[in-house]
Amino acid sequence: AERYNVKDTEAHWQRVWAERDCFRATEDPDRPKYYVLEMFPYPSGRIHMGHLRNYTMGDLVARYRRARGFNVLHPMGWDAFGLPAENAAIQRGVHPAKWTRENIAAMRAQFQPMGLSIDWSREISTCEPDYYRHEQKMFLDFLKAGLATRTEAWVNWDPVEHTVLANEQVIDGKGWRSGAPVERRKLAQWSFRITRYADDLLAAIKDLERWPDKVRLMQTNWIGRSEGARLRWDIAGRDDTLEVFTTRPDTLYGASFCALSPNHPLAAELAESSPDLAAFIADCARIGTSEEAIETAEKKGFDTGLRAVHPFDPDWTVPVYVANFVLMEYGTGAIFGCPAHDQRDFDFAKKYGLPIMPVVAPKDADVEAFSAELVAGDEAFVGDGVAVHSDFLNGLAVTEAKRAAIDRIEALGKGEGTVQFRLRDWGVSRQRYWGCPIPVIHCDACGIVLVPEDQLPVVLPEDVDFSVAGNPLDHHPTWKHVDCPSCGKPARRETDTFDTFVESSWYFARFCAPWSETEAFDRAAVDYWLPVDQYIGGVEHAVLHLLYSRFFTRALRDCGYLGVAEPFAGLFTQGMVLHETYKAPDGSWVEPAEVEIAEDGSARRRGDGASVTVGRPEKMSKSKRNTVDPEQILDTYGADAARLFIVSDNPPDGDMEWSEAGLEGAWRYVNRVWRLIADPPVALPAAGAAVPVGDLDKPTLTLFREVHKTIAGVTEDLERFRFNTAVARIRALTNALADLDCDAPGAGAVCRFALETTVRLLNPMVPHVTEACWARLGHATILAESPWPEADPAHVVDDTVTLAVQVNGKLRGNIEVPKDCPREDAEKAALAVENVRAHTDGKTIRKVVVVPNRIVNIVVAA
Ligand code: ANZ
Ligand code: ZN
Repeated sequence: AERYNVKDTEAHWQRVWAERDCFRATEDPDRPKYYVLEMFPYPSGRIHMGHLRNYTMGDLVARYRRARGFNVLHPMGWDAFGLPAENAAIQRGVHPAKWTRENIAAMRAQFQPMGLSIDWSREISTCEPDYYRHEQKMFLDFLKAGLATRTEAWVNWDPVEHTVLANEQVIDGKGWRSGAPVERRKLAQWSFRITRYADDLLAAIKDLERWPDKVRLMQTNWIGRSEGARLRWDIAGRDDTLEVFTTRPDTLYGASFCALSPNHPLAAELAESSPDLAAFIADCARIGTSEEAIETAEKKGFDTGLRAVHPFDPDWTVPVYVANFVLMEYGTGAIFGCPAHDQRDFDFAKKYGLPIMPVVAPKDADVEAFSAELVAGDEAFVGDGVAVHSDFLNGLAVTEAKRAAIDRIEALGKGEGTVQFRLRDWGVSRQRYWGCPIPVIHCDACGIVLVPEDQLPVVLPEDVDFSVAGNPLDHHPTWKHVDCPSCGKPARRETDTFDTFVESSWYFARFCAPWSETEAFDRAAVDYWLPVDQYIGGVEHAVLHLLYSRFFTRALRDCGYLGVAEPFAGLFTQGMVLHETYKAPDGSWVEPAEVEIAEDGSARRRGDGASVTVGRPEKMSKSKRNTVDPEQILDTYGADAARLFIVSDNPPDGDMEWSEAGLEGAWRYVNRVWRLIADPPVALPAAGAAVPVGDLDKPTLTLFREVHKTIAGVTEDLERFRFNTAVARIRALTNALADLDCDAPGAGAVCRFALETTVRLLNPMVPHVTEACWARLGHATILAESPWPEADPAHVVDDTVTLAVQVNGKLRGNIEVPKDCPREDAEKAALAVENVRAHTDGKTIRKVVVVPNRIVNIVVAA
């Protein structure tokens, strides 16, 4: 048979789709809508395997839904602001705009041969003024609505990148990109009031039924709702009080110290007259403000000499420390410590010789023995139990004791029950050039003045100088100097730009009608398309992008931009792409492309034949040099083989191991399908001929029914993201074709039906070869515009079933009967089974129980 020409075929069909404009989203009123979106790429310059996997899956979903009769929106854009562009400018002297635009062009060209069903007419790039101008308007609206504010805040300062980092961007106390230890600094920052929606963002998680549980859990923990109390301690010899937040007011009788954050105002005040304390605070500032950084640092305290008075007992005082593990941004920035029931406090107490007083014991425990053991050991007791050594709380379970303690605190006027969230407002100011300018002006006379809407967009100047360290906007000769829109006197533009997570918080809505110049969104279009029905991306965005977008959508709704609260109705998080790692004898990494397998089966380096040690599969990364270049794969094997391997290897939410062998297997199957159609095992009747079902012999009928079952199974699989099992079913059908008796009546018609179905079901995965097959089968239509096949339910269910036959509950045989046959028939068939007769003969049959289509149980008397 003729060889399958991948290159020409794939290019041909891509041209046909483009010419027919197949993937332009339409809003046909007779069809339901389906918005499928993959997280848009950062234009780094080259696509990687993660992209290939992500967009293959999204494309499969888009093509499947289109065939199912939906109006499908499947757009593409570029998350184009961000640091790498600026770094390229600093390191290589290319302008960030040029670098970014060239990368976009290069990546668009690299995506092209993948055969993605994208509506390119909606392409957006976030670094262009026609995009970010709308973001500036949103910001002004958020400010007016109190959803954006300017606050002095302790921030994470990256000393290498000269910028503030969000807590999420600090990993192990270090900047996520620079790797430099982050410092604490106090700065005026623009921030978004995500905390306003804390309750709602949390409560709505339960309705995100088509989101992975792990992401829902991560968001729940991130928002971190804690019930507890705010509680004011008097300070001996001073008029002011010390307010703490606690989730365990039931442990108050076990309190042995109070502790302040190093950033607490009281700590600052005391430091003025104590150089030692000032030095201690300076020392603490060297770890970041993130919880993670603070959690991992060694716990240290400084005794201020002050004493706090116990709220329940005026004669009882405890020392007040400044401690490095107390965060200023959580609760009140101060705590009371109960060493017996909190591990951090326990360690702290051991270190500084503070008393450990157990006040909760397991129910029914010997209190004195339990207490003695706890004090002598090295672990706090954080379990459930009842209050002991606690005056009026004694005997109450933890929940009741909390309640009773809060009641007492409130009655004493020393505090109140409260709910505390871990979530903090989202600081969005970045001291960087390549971002969206924040549209405000600083005037010495008027303070902060908003840029009037008719002066938007505030365009980033392109003539900037990267040879000086710091923010180029700040030292630009003219850009920041403007007249105050309010008083007309000389004033300065804000030189901070937005965190790039702001652009990705609303791009999905912009795709609904990206051509609108004056408005961010065409209201009818966003009302029609949102929410995104299926969002696909990496789980690494579980709390950042995905939470910001949920906030942003609510904020936009409250400012009248759109009508939904949730941006993404369905979320799918795909796994990573792994590859084996290879090491040369000198310990250096060897790239997969340099490795060949010698005749003795050992791995060798191409060229010098050095032996290579094969390591376990790991996430593809530049540092381990185990990456594979998608461009080369598309070039060698074509898009279909790559796409097929991607979806057939593993469940899509799991990691997949990329291998040459796997790819070759997919390649062979693509060719096999082509050959089957080009050279079918039996002469096929003309397209459209009906299958003479009544004339089929048993094996041919079985094959015919197998085709219907495959349609039903694959459809169900695709609905549930089980791409790999869908492929397995189709391959099983291909194999079943080999058993076709070509001389049987109707064989040609059944064969055509099987082949046509195979290519239709495979189309979302391997769109090019299937189009070629479809044409070859004599169709003038194209699959990209054809409906999904439908299974005939009558042929999907089996017409016979196997029933187990039991005698007194013991399996004695099986019978095959027509599905749903009358009870009497099943009973008669069961009693006729030889082995059953052996166990019933000569005995009295008490009764026969028939569970339709499952079991016949015969009860006999002994
Ligand atoms: C006394 C106590 C006794 C506490 C006990 C715990 C166990 P979550 O669940 O995260 O809300 N805490 C309060 N504010 C803090 C801050 N700014 N920095 C560090 N720790 C802080 O944790 C609440 C608990 O963390 C609070 O309850 C407080 O310690 C501490 F047996 O108060 B607890
Ligand atoms: Zn002014």
